[in-house]
Amino acid sequence: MTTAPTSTAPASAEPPRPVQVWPDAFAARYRAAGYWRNETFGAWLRERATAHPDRLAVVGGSQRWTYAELDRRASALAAGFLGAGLRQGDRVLVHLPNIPDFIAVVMGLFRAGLIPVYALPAHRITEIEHFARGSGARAYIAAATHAGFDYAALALELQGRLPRVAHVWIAARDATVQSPAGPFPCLDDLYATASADVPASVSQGRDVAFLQISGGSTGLSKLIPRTHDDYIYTLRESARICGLDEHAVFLGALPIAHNFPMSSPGFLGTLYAGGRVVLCPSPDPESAFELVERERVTVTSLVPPLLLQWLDRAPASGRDLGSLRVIQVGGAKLSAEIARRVRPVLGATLQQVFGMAEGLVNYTRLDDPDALIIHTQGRPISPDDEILILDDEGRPVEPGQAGHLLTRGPYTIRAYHDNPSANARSFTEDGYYRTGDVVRMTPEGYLEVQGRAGDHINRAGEKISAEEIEDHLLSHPQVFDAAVVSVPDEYLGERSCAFVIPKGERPRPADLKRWIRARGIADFKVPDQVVFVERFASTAALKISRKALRAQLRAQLLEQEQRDR
Ligand code: OOB
Repeated sequence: MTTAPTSTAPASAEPPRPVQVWPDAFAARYRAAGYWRNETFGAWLRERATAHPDRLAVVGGSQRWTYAELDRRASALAAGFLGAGLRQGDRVLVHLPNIPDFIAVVMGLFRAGLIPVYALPAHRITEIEHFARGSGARAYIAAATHAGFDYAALALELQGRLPRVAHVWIAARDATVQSPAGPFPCLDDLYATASADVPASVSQGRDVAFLQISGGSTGLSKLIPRTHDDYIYTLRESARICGLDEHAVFLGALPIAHNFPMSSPGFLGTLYAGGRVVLCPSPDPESAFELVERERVTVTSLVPPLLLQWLDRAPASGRDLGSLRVIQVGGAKLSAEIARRVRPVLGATLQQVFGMAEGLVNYTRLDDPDALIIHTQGRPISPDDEILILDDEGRPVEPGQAGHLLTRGPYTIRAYHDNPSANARSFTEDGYYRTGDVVRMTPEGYLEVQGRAGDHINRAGEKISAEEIEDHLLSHPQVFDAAVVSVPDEYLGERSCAFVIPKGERPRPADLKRWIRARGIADFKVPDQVVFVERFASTAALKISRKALRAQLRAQLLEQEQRDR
């Protein structure tokens, strides 16, 4: 096990390289079963580009790239990144919205053996610095501006704080990003790099391909190392389960840096299957409907609140949505009530997807009976996904009862990157990942998500750690103590409520929200609601755990809301 670098380490100490290792017996089994085939991203993109060079691969903004064009751009970027001084195995923060450059960049990084670290467009300096430190990143790639935010300014700030991030590239000259790129070089300059000598791939299947970020159930987000072998297995199987082939047209409506629209089967699974990816720069239904009509989109992935918007706005949109075959919904629990409306309103088959960036993904199958599609969150991808459902004492529950979900398998990680304490909490000694989800299994072997055991808020599919936000609140001079809890919300699924004990004069809720925002974190993490209390009730025990306290406060709030109704 590697140890975390400390502040006393010499500045020249190299941060640890990401690895992901399964015990030999498991790795041998996964290879023998044909799950892991030593395929790599760089190599399969070249294979597709050779097999069907002129087929459209990526559509977004004013760009329409064929497979040959995408492959060429990936090679040019690979050559450009290495030419600038990056070395194989270096980590590169990718902070891009849904624009074609996103796909060229990650394919270029894969081809060069560089390791993308995915950030969501909503992340701000505090989170980006955390990812950069944790991964030891040497480069940062962003849009100049997007949705009114200046990423070039963030890049400057990042370099000020972390000189190790020596390289910055900006995607600038696309119609969706309009601002001078500041002092940084543009991706467009790299696309012209000579690349005839760049090999299709320099990686092995067992190498870490990228670092994904965790939802951060306790404290700050953790980094998730995924290998070529394990991730490409999920792409191949997800594409098969979702019925994707070369005729598939996938709409990326959610931020494609998220694991769901990235790989379940997402944009990567679509390209793996030889289909076409259409990128929607903003998630609003009108932009999406226009693209569905124009590009004859067949499949997309949505979170429940976005599905609700689609259902409400589709009938009067005046758009022809008849090409849609499959609407995938995941990231947060979908109610049966809403699930039932998908086919009548959108004319497509609903597919529920219950997955996690750490690995395990469950799908309802397209030909499942309605009862399973509407009421369950699906069953695992792989026959070798091992599922345990345990009670609080760690014993298997009776069949059909709810319990804690633990899992291990051919694409579920065995460890986070460089994080011994999180690893000790999140994995059992025999390698099971504790998902933190409470589920029950139906007689058919399908999972129904009942809720979370941990203290995070699942706000429209975005995961927020209560602890992380409490720490930000506690930094305010007029906050004595704070507890952040999730509250059921008709539209978002869950929203966040901060209970605050003021110190001295009570701050205004708006000031607290502004304070949190100014800490440089994603907007979705700012508490939706602030409730001031004089003290936190204590139980008979002198010291009540944060977990129990949050549960108590949540119950109080729900009671109050019932009374007010
Ligand atoms: C996906 O990945 P993450 O890493 O952002 O979040 C994982 C967590 C799960 O542990 C669960 O708590 C929740 O999100 N979740 C669901 C769900 N899908 C995810 N809860 C209820 N119903 C569902 N359908 O969110 C993710 C990754 C790959 C595919 C799909 C979703």
